Amino acid sequence: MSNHEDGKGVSRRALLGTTAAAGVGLAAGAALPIDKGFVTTAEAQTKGQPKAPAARPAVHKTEVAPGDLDEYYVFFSSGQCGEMRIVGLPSMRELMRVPVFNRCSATGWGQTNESLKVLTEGLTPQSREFLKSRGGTYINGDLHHPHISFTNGTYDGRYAFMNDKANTRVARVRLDVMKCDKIIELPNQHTVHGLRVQKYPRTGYVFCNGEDGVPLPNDGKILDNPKEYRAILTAVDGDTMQVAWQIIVDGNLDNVDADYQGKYAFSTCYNSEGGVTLAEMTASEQDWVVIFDLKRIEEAVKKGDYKKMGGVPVLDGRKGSPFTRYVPVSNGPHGMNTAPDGIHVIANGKLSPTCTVFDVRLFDDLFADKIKPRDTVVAEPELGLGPLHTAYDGKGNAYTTLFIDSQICKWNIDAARRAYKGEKVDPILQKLDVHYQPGHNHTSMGQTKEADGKWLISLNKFSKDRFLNVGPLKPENDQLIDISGDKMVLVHDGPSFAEPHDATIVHRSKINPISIWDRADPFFADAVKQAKADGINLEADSKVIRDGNKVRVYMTSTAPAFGLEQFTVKQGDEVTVYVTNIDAVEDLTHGFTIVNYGVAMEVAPQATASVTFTADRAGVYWYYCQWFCHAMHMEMKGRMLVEPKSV
Ligand code: K7E
Ligand code: CUA
Repeated sequence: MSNHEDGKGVSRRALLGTTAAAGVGLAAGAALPIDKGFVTTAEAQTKGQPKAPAARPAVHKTEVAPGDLDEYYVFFSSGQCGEMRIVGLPSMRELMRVPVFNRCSATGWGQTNESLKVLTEGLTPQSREFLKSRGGTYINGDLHHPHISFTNGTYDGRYAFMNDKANTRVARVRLDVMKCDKIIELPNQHTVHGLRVQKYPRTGYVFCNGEDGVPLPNDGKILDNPKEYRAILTAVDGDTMQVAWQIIVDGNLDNVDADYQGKYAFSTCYNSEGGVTLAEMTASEQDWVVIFDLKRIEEAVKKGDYKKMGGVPVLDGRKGSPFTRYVPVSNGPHGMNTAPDGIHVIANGKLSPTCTVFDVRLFDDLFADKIKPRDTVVAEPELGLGPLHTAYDGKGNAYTTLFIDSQICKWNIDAARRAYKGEKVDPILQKLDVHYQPGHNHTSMGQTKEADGKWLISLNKFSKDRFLNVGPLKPENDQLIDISGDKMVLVHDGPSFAEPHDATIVHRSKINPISIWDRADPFFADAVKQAKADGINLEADSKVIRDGNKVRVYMTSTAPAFGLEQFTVKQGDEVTVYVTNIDAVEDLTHGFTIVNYGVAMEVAPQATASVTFTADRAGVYWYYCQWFCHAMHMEMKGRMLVEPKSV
């Protein structure tokens, strides 16, 4: 055992070997004795394969030595790829991709019945109709902002919420299994851009900024009359994934955040002009930040003081409404970021070189009309060109991305407040070049009360010359910056594919995923229900049930065999295949692919997955396990025999 020691006690590899070996007897023992020389991949890790050298001490702070684990999870968006990605920090290694709004060839997301339910059940009736002839659901998405659920001002590890700018949807990913379990399309609204969650007392609301204005209802009766276009903020109930309420605003909503008191949400707005062309949208010198009074809105909803549209309560929060206040800021503000001190909120200037700092403690007076909107502003430092987003270290400093200058500007909030009052003090502490054109940036735990001031990542839109040239389409560059000292130090370049706008850095202690599915999981409850109706025990039975021209094929999978080596259907049958992975070995995932039928799905340990298709091609079609599970993985296959309609 001594070669497993790495100076930190028993290595993970040794531990993994123990649990895996224990599971092997159960998984593969009967089908394939180990003494024949075949072992599962899990077993091979401890027996036949070379062992990794004992971890050597990391030579650099960012290095995570082989076999060691990262300290943080980073939940990355993927922009127009439509998935959520999980990256380890500080190694910046990509750990997983979680399909959400996209299609995934590996997992069958968008093809399995379980994923199609998630992708279709939350569509509006209008979209359901529209998508009927388009496969039943959207096949693209533009995922900008993943945010983790909160309890009492910090992450609680339950969910990640995220938006789809392209098709006005909001999704939820369960962090225990890292699968998307709910997607809803927001009615009335047109695009959802900014998304953030309620931090206190808990999530609670998921705030979704409607960016574009359209007529209400958008049914073609009003077309080229922009005065009748409305933008909307939606509050989704994060527990039920239903729209709690919507509120109409003036201007296009960009980014949003919430306070640590549970009283307010606030959004940056551009296009206060209500224009529809670039020139019109940027004509005036000023736009605004709109602040939402959650209590007043909730009371109005409770009293029935709203209009019902698209099945949800819609309030009017345009100028003069009791629900909102509009604070003028320079033209085209973008990021909206609440500081971990629970006091400061920053709107990033974008078209203006400044950031506008609000003190949330003044919002009560603003809504009581005791002060003017601009009286809530306590600082407005000039930082550089193109401020887009700001992150925090929990020590009173802010880090703002300067898109045009390609820099991160570190500055002190208190110094900025003093300078705003006229004191001769420069709040800027350092400017660091990044490569190139940063959008969002993020600090470790920096969007919670527990900001720890260790790491900053800058999500740069352009990488240009930083990586090997891969052609005209270049990766982006997510750079890791050490902020634990007085100076920011750039320590790592990380290429990423289109287009991680945003990321949330979460300490690993907050996230506790399981490794083997619970057979009672609601994710495949429909399959369990159908099996029960058919008198099938999913964990034991492999059987074909014919029900008119509907055929349900049930099979288990355990390395390296499916429960059925063949099944026969008739051409034209509607076939549903349910595969249950009865292996209970960590990491022992199977797959199910039918050749030339366009069918493929992942079946993780103790999960059931199902897929429905019409057997409209006669002939012999091999199905195989497409997830490498065993030394005889290649042999894990069977045949679907499709009898022709007429011979
Ligand atoms: Cu600034 Cu969509 Cu968050 Cu991109 S948004 S940068
Ligand atoms: Cu089962 Cu490969």
